[in-house]
Amino acid sequence: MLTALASQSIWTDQPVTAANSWRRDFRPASLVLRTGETVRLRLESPDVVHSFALPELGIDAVTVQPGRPSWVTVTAPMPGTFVYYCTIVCGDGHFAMRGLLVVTDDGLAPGHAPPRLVREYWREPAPGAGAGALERGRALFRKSGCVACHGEGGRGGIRNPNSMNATVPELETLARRTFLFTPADVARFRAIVDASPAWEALLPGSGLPLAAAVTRQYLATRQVVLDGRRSSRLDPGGPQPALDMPAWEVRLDGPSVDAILSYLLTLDGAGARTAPLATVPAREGDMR
Ligand code: HEC
Ligand SMILES: [Cu+2]
Repeated sequence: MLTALASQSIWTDQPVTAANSWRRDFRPASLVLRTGETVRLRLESPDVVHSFALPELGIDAVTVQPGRPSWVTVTAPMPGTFVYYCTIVCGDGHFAMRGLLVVTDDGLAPGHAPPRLVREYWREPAPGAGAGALERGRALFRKSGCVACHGEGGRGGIRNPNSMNATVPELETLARRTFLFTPADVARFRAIVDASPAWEALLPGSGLPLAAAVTRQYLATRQVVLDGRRSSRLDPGGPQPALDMPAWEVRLDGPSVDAILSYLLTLDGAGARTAPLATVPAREGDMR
């Protein structure tokens, strides 16, 4: 049995009682199956509507109504680690609401610990009133949940089965992709954007290289954040990728989006870093 809990943003395999709801000490479910094994999973919700999807094993979204159990049949085809998702925005922590199904030849838990999925970004403090754009942007990137899909520091690598690159795009090279190639260019651009809502008019006279291209690219990126974007399928016959870019227009105002983008633009040092991405160590808490 798996119980979906919006308040904790987890799927748990523990019984939910008044006492442990109060203590908020649920253990995220760790499902371990033997290769070839088939189980029927009972899905429950004591709070709001959730939805269970396990795209890598061909299980499309199954709605889980509060107080009314749903069932899914899961067959473990091969050893590996498979991610299941909630696909209905169910609370502040929704974007972290994923769990792991581990399949091993003997059906025993693997010797190594599976990666931890839940990172309680939504409980992090909101940026203080006096915070600058950069600090606000960093805090909002985490607190809003961008970090749950785009990874710590925008480093990406979060699995999104059957999407174009199989992972959610990284955002740490956003500066280069915005035609800002040096830290000085980033700093100049940020100073203008942070200083005035009329920055679009100010940029051409600022001496920033490629100002028109930078403006176009920045506005396009900003629009993706506000409007969201559905992930395209790599294999048209395969499952819809579980993670789409949500539309943030209803949750974040324009200045907040600018603050987040400001922060993201500072991440890659605009080409200053030469180490290939693969050498960046995986952090605990990132889901690969
Ligand atoms: C539920 C997962 C999820 C969350 C949460 C999320 N994103 Fe995304 N984001 C995606 C996916 C998936 C894409 C790629 C969509 C596509 O295929 O076009 C994307 C694309 C983007 C892009 C365009 C990247 C590019 O290379 O063109 C930007 C910028 C972006 N996200 C910023 C953000 C910001 C800022 C936040 C937080 C306010 C955020 N995202 C939260 C999943 C997410
Ligand atoms: Cu959810």
